[in-house]
Amino acid sequence: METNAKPKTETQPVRELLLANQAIARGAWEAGVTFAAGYPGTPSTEIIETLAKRYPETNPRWSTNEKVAFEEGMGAAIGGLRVLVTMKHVGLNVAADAFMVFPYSGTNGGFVFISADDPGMHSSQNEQDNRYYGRMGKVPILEPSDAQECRDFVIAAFDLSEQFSTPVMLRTTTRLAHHKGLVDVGPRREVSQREFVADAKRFSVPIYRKLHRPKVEERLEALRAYAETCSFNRVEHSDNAVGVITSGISYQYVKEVLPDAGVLRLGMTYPLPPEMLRDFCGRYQTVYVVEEGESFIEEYMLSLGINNIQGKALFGVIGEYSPGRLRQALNLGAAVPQPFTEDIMLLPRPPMFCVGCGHRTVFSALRQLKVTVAGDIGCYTMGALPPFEAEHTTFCMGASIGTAVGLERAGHDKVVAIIGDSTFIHAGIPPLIDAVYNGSKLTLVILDNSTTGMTGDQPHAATGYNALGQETHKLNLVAMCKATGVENITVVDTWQRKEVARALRKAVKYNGPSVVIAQGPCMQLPEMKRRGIPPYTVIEELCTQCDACFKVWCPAIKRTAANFPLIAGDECTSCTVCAQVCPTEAIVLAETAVVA
Ligand SMILES: Cc1ncc(C[n+]2csc(CCOP(=O)(O)OP(=O)(O)O)c2C)c(N)n1
Repeated sequence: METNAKPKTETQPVRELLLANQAIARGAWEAGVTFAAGYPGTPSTEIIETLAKRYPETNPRWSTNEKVAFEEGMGAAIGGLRVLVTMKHVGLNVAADAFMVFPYSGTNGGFVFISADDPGMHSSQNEQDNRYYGRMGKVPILEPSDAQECRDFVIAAFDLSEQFSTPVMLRTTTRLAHHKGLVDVGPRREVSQREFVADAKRFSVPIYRKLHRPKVEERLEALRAYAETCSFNRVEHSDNAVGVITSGISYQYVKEVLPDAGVLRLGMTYPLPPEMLRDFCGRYQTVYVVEEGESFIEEYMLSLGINNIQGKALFGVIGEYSPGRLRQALNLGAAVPQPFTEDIMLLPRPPMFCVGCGHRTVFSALRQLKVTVAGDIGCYTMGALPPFEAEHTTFCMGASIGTAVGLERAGHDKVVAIIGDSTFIHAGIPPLIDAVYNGSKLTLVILDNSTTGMTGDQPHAATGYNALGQETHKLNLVAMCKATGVENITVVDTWQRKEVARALRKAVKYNGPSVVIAQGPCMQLPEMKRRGIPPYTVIEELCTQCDACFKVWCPAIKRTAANFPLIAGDECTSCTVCAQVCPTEAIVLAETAVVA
């Protein structure tokens, strides 16, 4: 695909082995992006991380949430820059308010946003096919099928965006985003900033948006015509009686399972090209529609009156596709053998807090308090699982506080909401304001581990660092909570189990809204790993085998054949919690473990 921007320097083509998310970042850099914003979320996170590590001239940032990222991107694009905005699928729910209105004014500089969907819910609270969002917002959707196309489509998406003045959605899925491939890369283009022309009728005053409503439809029609001939959509005809219409990563599965079939690979899945679809279907006796997610392409084809197709009834809407699944659905014999057999399978590993995780003490205490706990999205969701079972609801980011308020109204006497620091900043502040404003007496626990742990430790506004690792203003969580009107705020060291339990007990008894901030950095942070504190060890002569330390549920504590606890020195993070629970002081720092 050609771009209208000029290469800055002529260099030999270079090939790199890249994760598809890195290829997207590379494409954005090559396309001349000068502003990028996102909020972490699997499977999109590596895009901003790569921009920050390798391409800082794209000015990447972690925004406080996806709506803010989208709005910052809108401003930068209206101001004439090329902009990339990234998020996981549910992030678009958060950004939807801005997203749904932007197509009316249209963009000035190229605006491309990534919707990284997660079929199979590898790391998400739901399955959601965001192509429906693209259709609802009436913006073009591109779906690359490999790492090379991730880079190529991003570059081409900027031209498309500028050509039609429209935001462009680039939809990826987990399997695509996290595969690696060889990618031909090129130099960065020099793209001059477009002029911003103040135009209240276009960018402001909602009443004038009516004037733009027909333009959205006109643009859509023009895009539909474009879809018929654009190079995103590719026909690979064959003499076979079977033809397949597919998109995204499913294209790879189709090529593997039905190598002789004719294929229409739709790289642009909205708007769809009616004539191309009709023409393709006219050439094959049997046509399969293989699309991961919902029945998006198939539904459109049925609406065109193309009925001789087989799709979702055969392949299903739930979960990820795979070559094996296609084989099975098509009765093509056994699935391709797996690279491992039963007897060398890994041991089952139930989800558990990491060794030394500071969330552990909080859930131990909550379990004992026997209160109703409305949870949130983050590593702490594991507090709902055995052995703690001390989190009773989890829905979406920020929902803990609103749900707690509702549970309180439904008669639960004292309700605790529990939320991580990143999630609190993302979506917890308005509901806390609301809780206080409307007279709730909930206790809010903020698990302040100085990072966005669940998605791999990205900084946020209360860490004092930005995406580039530069020092910046550090949001004061205590002051933030105070400003909402909460008067009872306690800050505790999360590894001091008795202090944590005491603070929670008191907060729950308090006759009014209260906040407990359990502080202690995530043990996965490089600075925590570099602390150089020796591990803890067990002096068997002092151990009475009371098993108290096992009830910390730390994965570093194993059992010896003689039934003594054994702390794996290479795993222990010296969090001290097991030593705190040992009644005979048999657990000590390794260097002091000398027995008289
Ligand atoms: C709207 C939305 N955006 C992003 C995510 C991905 N995500 C899941 S949990 C989480 C934040 C985790 O950080 P924090 O709340 O600080 O808790 P921690 O994991 O550090 O304990 C994120 C970004 C999501 N689930 N939903």
